[in-house]
Amino acid sequence: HRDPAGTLPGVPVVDITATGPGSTPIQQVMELMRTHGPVLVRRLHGREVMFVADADLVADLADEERFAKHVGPALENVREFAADGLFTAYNDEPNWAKAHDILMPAFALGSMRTYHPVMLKVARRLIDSWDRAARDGQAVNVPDDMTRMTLDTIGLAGFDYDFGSFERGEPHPFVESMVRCLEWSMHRLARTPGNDYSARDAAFRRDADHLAQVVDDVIDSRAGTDQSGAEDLLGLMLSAPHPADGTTLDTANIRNQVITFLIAGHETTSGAMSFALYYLARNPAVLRLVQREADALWGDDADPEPTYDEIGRLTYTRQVLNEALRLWPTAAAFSRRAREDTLLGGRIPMRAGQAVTVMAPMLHRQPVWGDNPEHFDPERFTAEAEAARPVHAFKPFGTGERACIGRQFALHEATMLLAMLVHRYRLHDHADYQLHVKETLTLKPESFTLTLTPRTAADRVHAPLPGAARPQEDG
Ligand code: FDE
Repeated sequence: HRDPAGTLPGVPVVDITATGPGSTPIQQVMELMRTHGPVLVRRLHGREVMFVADADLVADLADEERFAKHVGPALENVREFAADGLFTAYNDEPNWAKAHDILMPAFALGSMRTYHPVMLKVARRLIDSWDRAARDGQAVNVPDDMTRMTLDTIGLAGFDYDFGSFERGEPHPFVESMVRCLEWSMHRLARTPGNDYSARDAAFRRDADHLAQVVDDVIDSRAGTDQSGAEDLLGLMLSAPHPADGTTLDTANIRNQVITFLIAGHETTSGAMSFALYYLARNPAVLRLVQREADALWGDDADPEPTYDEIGRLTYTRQVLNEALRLWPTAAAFSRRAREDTLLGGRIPMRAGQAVTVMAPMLHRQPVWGDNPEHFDPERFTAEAEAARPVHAFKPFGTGERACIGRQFALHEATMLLAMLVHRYRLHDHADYQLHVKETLTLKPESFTLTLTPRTAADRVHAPLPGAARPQEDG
């Protein structure tokens, strides 16, 4: 269905029908906003979508009394294979609240302690693979390896299922099908009326069936056994009764949740780590500071055993991740709809049910971020800098009741891995990589490769003091 924005006072309408959105629709809207400003209506074959990045308007959209999550056209397409899973469920679909209540405890901060050993085990798989590459002088493909790592992590931590991604030269077939399903969802938005897309739709169906098949295997390998003690996501889904009415999730919904977590839990997180490594390779002064933080914890122990509590102390590493998520929030857009007729920001009339899409990458480049928003600078995320900024200026995890449930999970996993990698390796941008952001609904730095050499005890102990190296803050 269409979300008619109509002509709104002071909101430019940009028709892109002549070119279409191409293969990088997010970056296209970013460009349009650079020309037309942070609120605009994009028209494609008569279909209109309003995009917003203005900080005050996004803050207003966070008002849960007047606005709610909207399952926009992109998520409607994802619904074709994730149905009423948490990410794509409608707000009033009973399975949303039910699954949310049952699964919340599994994502509370304290639960990360349970996942920590599994995350560490998978981080070690990545390190073994990077050690081999370093020894052989081979480059590593960063986004591919990050995706191996996050898929294995969510598989093992969530469902006790091992994708064994590091034993494969090519991505796991599940990943290939999933990426094609996401691409289908994205390209379906750009369709020209009158063309025949039946072959693409049939290929999509095959991929969606493959996803369902893998997930049924995951579930079958567990369903027969006693789940009462199981603390992972699948254990909860198979056994935990809803706190209010005592019922458990039905089988079809469990399948949708597993697909949802496998998708949501790994593409976004792997992209975030890939961008962070890209910026570290480009910013030696910042890299030295993250290394110092890791060195302060683990000294010249070449094979440290990071504890759960240590990860919480990696504050600068966390700042680096936040700053990477500011410039390239890997789930770049989310949509909101008006619950009632209202004035957005006191000036843009919206009718009940009408929707707008928040463009996080441009929100994260608004004037509240200073006058050099393209500059990578983790100092933007010190506690003081954060306290001085409006709370809704940073939205890489969405907003409100439907915000990301996996946030702590992703941050724990990514912070630990980044710290372990910078502690262990010198990173070399051997190919003088030029950033090329690939879009498959999520974002990643396409074909970003690094070569590695092991750091020595001398590197770790005698790392230069920060002082002069500490990057200057903007504005
Ligand atoms: C969610 C999410 C969001 C929201 C969307 C809307 O609003 O539409 C966002 C923005 C996000 N998410 C983001 C992100 C980033 C990263 C790195 C992540 N994310 C990660 C993760 C992991 C996991 C496991 C996840 N994630 C999950 C998820 C889910 C389930 C969801 C849905 C929720 C509800 O309830 O709705 C999300 N996530 Fe995320």
